Amino acid sequence: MSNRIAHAGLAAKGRSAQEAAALISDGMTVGMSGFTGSGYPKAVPLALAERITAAHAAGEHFQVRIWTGASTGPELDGALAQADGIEFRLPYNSDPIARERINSGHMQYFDMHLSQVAPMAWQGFLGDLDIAVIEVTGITAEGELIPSASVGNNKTWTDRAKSVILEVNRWQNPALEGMHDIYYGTALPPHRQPIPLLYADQRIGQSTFRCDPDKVIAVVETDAPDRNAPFTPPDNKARAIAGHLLDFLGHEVKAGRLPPSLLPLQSGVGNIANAVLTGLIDAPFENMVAFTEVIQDGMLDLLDAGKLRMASATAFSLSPEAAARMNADMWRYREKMILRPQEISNHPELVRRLGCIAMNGLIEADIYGNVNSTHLMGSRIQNGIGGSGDFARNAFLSVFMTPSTAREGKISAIVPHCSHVDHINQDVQVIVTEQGLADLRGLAPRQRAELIIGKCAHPDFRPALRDYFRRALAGSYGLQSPMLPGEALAWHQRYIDTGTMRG
Ligand code: 0RQ
Repeated sequence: MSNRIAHAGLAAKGRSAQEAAALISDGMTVGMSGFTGSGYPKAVPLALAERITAAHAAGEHFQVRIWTGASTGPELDGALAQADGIEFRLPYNSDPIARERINSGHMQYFDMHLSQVAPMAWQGFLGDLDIAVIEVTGITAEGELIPSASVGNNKTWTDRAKSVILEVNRWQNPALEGMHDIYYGTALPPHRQPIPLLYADQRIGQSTFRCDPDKVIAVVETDAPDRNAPFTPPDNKARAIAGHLLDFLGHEVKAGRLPPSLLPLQSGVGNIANAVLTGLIDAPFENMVAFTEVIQDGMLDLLDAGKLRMASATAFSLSPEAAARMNADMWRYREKMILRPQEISNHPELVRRLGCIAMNGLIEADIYGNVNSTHLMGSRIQNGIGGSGDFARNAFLSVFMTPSTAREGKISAIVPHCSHVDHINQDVQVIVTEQGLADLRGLAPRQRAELIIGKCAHPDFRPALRDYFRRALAGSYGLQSPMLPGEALAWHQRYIDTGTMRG
């Protein structure tokens, strides 16, 4: 056992990944660490997938229920889904193999608001948790756990699970110790107290997880990086979206509705969100802070440029290059970052009180400003709602952004009616595409329709959208949100039938 495990009793529980996986049986609910591809266990899930494959080959039933923080990595979701080993999973997933199993009806997927996972587990709504499998970077002499590259729901899983398996990952820099802020003050109603966090850069907890050593049934050592995906450099569309949004934020500062250092930034996942962060480097805002759930490459750049003072999140979501860059310079970055449990990083009351600027991606928006973040053509899950709902509903400013078309221009991201709604129009204040920005604040649905079609839709789709809107005004049952029910979703049917939404 390495010097990462300072507690003698836990050092004596060293096991191989195969021995640890043998402690998990068919039908168990397993709470795993991991959030947006960081800090997930890497050895035990792979060994479990091998066990499940062998059991299936022998004609035995073997599936588990998996709870995580958010998306993990190929060694966890990918391997277990490939082995047909997941009966049920929550919350956010972005693994392509797991996505396929969900969409083909082989896996149940409960897509939840990320802030609600830990509270619901405590409330008892999700059932019992048999085992937690948690990646940590070390164990102190007192048996406290030093967190890894994500915090997610680890505090809740170690507290709630009947037994705990630890993966101690030597790859992670020991200087991560001290970056985390684990708040233990949450309680169930009627005993719940206000969370004493007044500023995004404040610490309110401790740097380690508590864990009863008697609950730990195996400690497995690993030495492997997270398998993060690279970001593509911003293309013209991403740069145009970032440009419109940054102009708008500048305008809001001039109008006195935002301070010159803006308000705490929340940034969603994906290339467009990353491009906006990159664009902020040259924007005239100084001394910014982030209160968000993931720290991406763009945030590291902002920290390095001295534009961002501090970033609070629950996980990293870095390209392999940025992960290596941060790992090499962890002592410096540690002072400028705080990783918290996701029930705190995404807490609706904190998002509302701190006044976050929420910037998230979307799949489609309709002409009234409702947003679909999760389902392609109304039925195929892409990833999940993630933290977008936690932030969008409660933000000071709620922005959604997307290229105006998808699939080489065959699909319009602006549609008459969303095929699935995650964010109702009341939670959507600004929509941005490479075409322009629609500021929807204070506008009624019919006013929104004119603006969204004119500013955000691709010019190729504007005539058809205007034609639809005109006919809906003439033939709708009511005129608050005009609609021709039979035709609204025919847009999507057209793509399913012909491969394009064009008329
Ligand atoms: O399909 O992968 O087959 O090529 O959808 O689209 O353009 O790669 O999307 O990476 O910017 O993510 C909303 C998914 C956008 C993301 C979403 C097809 C498209 C492609 C993916 P292919 P892109 P991005 C904090 C905030 C919810 C969670 C969230 C997301 C695939 O932002 O998951 O916000 N958000 N969390 O071709 C049909 C359309 C389409 C379409 C795109 N209109 N119709 N297909 N596609 N638009 C972080 C966390 O919560 C963890």
